[in-house]
Amino acid sequence: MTLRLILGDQLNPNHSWYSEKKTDVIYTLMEIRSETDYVVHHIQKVVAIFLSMRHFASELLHRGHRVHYITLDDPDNGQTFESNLKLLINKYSITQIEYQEPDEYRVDVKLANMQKILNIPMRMVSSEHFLTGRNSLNEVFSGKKSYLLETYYRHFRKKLNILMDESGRPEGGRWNFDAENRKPFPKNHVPPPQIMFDHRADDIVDMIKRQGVKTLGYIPERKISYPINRKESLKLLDYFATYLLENFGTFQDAMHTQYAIGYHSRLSFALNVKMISPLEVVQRCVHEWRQRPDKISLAQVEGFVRQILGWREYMRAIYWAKMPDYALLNYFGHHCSLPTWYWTGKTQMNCLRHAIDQSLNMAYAHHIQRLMVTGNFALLAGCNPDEVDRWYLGIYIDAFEWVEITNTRGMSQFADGGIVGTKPYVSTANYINRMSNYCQSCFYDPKKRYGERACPYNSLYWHFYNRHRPLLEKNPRIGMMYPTWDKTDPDERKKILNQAEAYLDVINEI
Ligand code: FAD
Ligand code: DLZ
Ligand code: SF4
Repeated sequence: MTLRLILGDQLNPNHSWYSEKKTDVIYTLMEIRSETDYVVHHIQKVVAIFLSMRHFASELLHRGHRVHYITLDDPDNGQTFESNLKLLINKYSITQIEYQEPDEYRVDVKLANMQKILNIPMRMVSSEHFLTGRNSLNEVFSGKKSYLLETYYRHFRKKLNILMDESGRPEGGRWNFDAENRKPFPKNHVPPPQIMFDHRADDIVDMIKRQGVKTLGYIPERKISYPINRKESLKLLDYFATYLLENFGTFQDAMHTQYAIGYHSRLSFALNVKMISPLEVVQRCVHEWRQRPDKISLAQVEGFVRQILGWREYMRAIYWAKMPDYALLNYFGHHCSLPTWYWTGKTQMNCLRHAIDQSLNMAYAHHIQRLMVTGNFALLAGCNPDEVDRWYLGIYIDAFEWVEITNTRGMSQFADGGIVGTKPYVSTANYINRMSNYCQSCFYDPKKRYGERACPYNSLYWHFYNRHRPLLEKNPRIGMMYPTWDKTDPDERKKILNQAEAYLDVINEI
């Protein structure tokens, strides 16, 4: 008898495991405290994962497979993979266990060590999801010290023949269309509505509360608006390709108080729990572009493919090449606590209030909100990357460590000293003001660096550069920052730094 363990983010119904019905194979999925409690998750994330797991189990049963599903409140639930596997080994006289490669280092190590503990053969197979292997950083950069996303992306565009012409050149003769993308919404621009699914989840919410699982955020009307199965994931993809792709790149970085999601796909949850594959997402979008080149420009589709085939795979490659040490990196030695309003949204800074409120209500914020609003502030304020990581790993519906930590500790906090990014992503109010309408209704003044109601980003920005001069001065991408600062009138500099110190002193109240 073989027991096959399916983790909560391995809900791929097209996995080759399921191509044959076998009476000597039992599949198991388990809702367990070791997974609900390793970080405080958003309530919607736990509910969406349980709903999707339950749906997946009933689909497997329906397809004629044998399934043992353990709910969180099952009296026999030992609440860890190990204790439940022990129970199932005895119950079904199991002689071997199989599992798909876990995406998280913690779980990977745990399962790799379990064979000895359980004294039973255990075999790991591919999850058949990603376009590249765990070892792909080495494949592309063998012997090199720096790992440019662009090099990685081009390598796999060529290798997988995506958006390449017949003579092996990138379609349109260019690899990168960023210059044409990334505009703010014009005045009165209204993006199309988003598809919101409607999964009422009273039973699961009650169970989670009864069992005392600590969660964060809210679940308005106890509903999940994300896809919870493959059919819905495909519907979301189809909607994105039909209505949103045509403006994806152009407004990728735009932020707005009313149109929070803009032209983003909201596919990250479906992708990360593997209900759909990156290849089909990419192929669907490339197909849509080929069908309607008059409506969808290459810049839009290239911008999107870059996120999936580039960033998503690249982050995973960095994760497997650099863990476990990566989780300890703190290049700037930052140690302050995250402001308390990261858990309430109660700040007078309009950009942060919006991004945080939205995250608490929807378990979602788009990339630029994460990078240039919440991440930018945490870095400028000198917050401890451990805390920043825990916040991002908890709050987003799509947060799994392999893609969260590389984005947070790496891209956003530069705590890896430049493995992922070539310079820290920090900005003054200038950038936020250009890309959003947040500043228009803010208590603070985006133009002021000090004095009454001066935007905190402005002084904290210079405080950041000033305090980290020894680490950043030689970075070629930072270029003119320090000469500009040095040319600023000394009195002006003092006022800016004093303003930043004053804000840091009362950070929970600004
Ligand atoms: P879209 O904008 O529609 O993009 C399409 C897809 O591209 C996404 O679904 C995602 O799969 C992929 N993608 C885009 N950008 C990235 C990226 N930088 N890294 C990896 N994949 C990317 N993404 C996660 O999936 N999980 C996380 O825990 C996560 N944490 C983040 C933390 C920080 C600080 C930052 C700056 C980014 C983080 N991201 C994370 C990346 C990105 O913000 C999300 O993938 C994206 O916002 C999800 O929304 P969407 O599906 O609408 O994306
Ligand atoms: C995130 C999560 C949560 C909240 N709960 C469960 C669970 O109860 N059972 C489970 O199998 N998986 C869960 N997950 C997803 C796992 O944390 C994820 O599969 C691992 O981190 C590997 O990526
Ligand atoms: Fe954010 Fe500053 Fe703009 Fe207010 S003024 S919204 S705090 S950037």
